[in-house]
Amino acid sequence: MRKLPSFVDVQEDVLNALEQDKPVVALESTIITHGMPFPQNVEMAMAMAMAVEDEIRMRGAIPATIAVIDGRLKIGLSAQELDQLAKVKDALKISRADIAFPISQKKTAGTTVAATMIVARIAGIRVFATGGIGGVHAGAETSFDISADLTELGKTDVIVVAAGAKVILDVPKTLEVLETQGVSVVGYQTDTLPAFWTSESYLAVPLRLDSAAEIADFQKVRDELSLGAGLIANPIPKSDEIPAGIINAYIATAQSEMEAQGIQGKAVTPFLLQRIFELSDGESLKANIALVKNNARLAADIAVAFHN
Ligand code: PSU
Ligand code: MN
Repeated sequence: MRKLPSFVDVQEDVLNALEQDKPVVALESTIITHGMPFPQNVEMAMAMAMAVEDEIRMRGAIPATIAVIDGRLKIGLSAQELDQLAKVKDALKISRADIAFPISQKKTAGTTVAATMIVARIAGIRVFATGGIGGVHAGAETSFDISADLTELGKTDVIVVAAGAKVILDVPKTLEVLETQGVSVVGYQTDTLPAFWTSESYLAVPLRLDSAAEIADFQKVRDELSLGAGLIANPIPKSDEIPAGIINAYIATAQSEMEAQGIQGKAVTPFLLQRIFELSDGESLKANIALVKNNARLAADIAVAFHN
């Protein structure tokens, strides 16, 4: 294992797994600090994080949730640290541009997909599970709001398993930017791009693979060609999905409120998720938790296959 900076703490199980070259799956923490409304987030985030970590362990891999707590960059959190993170009201949300800030300023932050990928890569973790990636926001042609997750996917060597891009985004434009960035977008057992809370969409997925072993083989070829990693789009299980007709109405309402209130920048994604949570009476969060668990299972299978 490579030498890590002095401000990094690697949890013991994670350190052992990395030293023995055993499968590890990284997890992000913005979903804990900014993905759920306070104060429901404390209990929900804890329950979700524990359930997600269990799914990964049951599949033979070690989970490593990544976050910054009081200036320490954590790779793997204890139950106590997870609880602490969920309870911090003013945690920062960090991406590539600002990951160094909470470390140098001794603050606490949730890592986005982009920041989590950066940390996973320095630790040698190849697979990462999340809910949905950030992308091109609706109206980006005037706001220029395009998540740094997309450029990170284009250059950082970590396989990201997600339920497609959140439909609060402009998904066709998101797919275009992913292609421009050279990100392979692979549908897992699906021909259409999963739409986060809904398992299918009207958009064709660029590539399709049907097993964790095939995904590992595909990645090994990309490695030989030094092409970086990519996005594995894993549909939410049918039994947990919210039909497009229902969720789309909530999204439209949340988006028009966002415009009316002039919400911009980093606040956009948390605002939309919070409003959709309220409008759906909590159903969006239930589906969100189900899809994160589903992604954790596939990510663990890929991590295990990768080591075979
Ligand atoms: N998916 C969720 N909830 C979230 C996010 C994704 O279900 O809170 C977070 C991820 O951390 C992602 C971030 O990286 O939103 C994107 O934020 P932005 O659009 O500001 O780049
Ligand atoms: Mn943004």
